[in-house]
Amino acid sequence: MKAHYFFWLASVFSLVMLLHSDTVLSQMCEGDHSTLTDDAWQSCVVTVNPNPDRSEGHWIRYDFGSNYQLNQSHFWNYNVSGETSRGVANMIVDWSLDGANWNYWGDINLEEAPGSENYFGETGPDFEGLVVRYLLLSVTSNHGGNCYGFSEVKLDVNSFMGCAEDIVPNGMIDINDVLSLLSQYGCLTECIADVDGDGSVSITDVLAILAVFGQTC
Ligand SMILES: [Ca+2]
Ligand SMILES: [Ca+2]
Repeated sequence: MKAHYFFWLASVFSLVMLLHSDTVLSQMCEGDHSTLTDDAWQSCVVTVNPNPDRSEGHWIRYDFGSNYQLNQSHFWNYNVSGETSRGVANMIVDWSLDGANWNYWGDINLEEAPGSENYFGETGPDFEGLVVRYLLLSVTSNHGGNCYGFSEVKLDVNSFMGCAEDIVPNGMIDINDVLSLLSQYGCLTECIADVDGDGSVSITDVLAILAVFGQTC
């Protein structure tokens, strides 16, 4: 079942999420956005990027706590009156399942906010079901200010439970799952590729994954 999740950018390193039934809520920005500094994220000091492929800079990393399928996004740029030039012009989107291995998704460009209460943000990209646990937004340019930031992002997501055979989570049993299993063949403890749950990775796991190859889960 599709649910709507609202994420409020609270700091560079962490994401404040309040659990309420199956929905993650925080600021719950439904439309127009405030001009308060406290309702926005900004970075004025460059720090080491979690993705070694990126240089030091201004970035924010989200840890959703488990895997989710990301869909349509909506962004509100930095909307503090007189400081809207700090708003993001371009940022790189990287995603990860483990927080260590990052994949480039694409770039996002945002318009400068008006710095007024009557600001409804702009439609961001549709991630089309991309399965992630971590999302990393690295700012490459702003609209001219000496700090970098934006106010808020809203993401429509689906809970993603997956299945044991979906070792490289994407909702499908494909060649990447088979290759991951083969790379762990012979594993005896804490084996991610132990799809039949007998404690090790052996021929029975290979047969189990081939039996559902090409299927979704
Ligand atoms: Ca898979
Ligand atoms: Ca096994």
